Amino acid sequence: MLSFSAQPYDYSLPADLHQLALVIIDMQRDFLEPGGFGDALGNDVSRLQAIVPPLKRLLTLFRALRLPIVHTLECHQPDLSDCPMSKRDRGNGKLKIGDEGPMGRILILGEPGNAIIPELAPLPGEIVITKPGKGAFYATPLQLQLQERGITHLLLTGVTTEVCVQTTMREANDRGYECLMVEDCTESYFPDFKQATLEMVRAQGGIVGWTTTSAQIICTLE
Ligand code: TIU
Repeated sequence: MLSFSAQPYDYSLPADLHQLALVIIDMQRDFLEPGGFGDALGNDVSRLQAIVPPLKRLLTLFRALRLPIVHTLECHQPDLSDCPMSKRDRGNGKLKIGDEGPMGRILILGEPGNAIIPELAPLPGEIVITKPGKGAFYATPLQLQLQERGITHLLLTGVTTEVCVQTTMREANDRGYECLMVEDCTESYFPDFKQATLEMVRAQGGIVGWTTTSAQIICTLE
């Protein structure tokens, strides 16, 4: 059985590598570019760019090996019917979910600003999950799609570490998936929160799962 070095201990790969999926959370213009949702919440969005090159390398490898890839988008329907008022009203920014911004309506499905960044745009055949919440399992067909393909192991990447990535990882862990967060392929607006998330994931013998670097994964799978 293949494994690679991870924290808190080695991560074992499934016997059939097709049971391993790369999950890329919310790498959307809304979170990475000025004028989107992340910016409207008052964040410095520029620091999320650092993960694009390593994440692109991991995505390219998964494509070359024909292994499953899942992309998620945080978004809402244009009529906001799937957006709780509690979510829309939260925060002090001038622009709220559904308001018109420089890249179209904030966090609305189909708007230019809601798209995945071009470097990581999904290809036909890859799973794309649109989600109204922070976790990718809530109110989505993700679990069904994973079950249909026999996927049991997940590599978690994307933004932001302590919000949508961690929420999704916890949801997946409770559903029995073997989850690993890729340290250099996830980022937060708050460096301390990223570090704390990595530590809380792998504490207590891997209470939520494992963490490792993309280099470990790439040199094992290549
Ligand atoms: N605000 C923040 O850090 N994140 C989100 O609102 N969504 C995701 O993490 N995708």
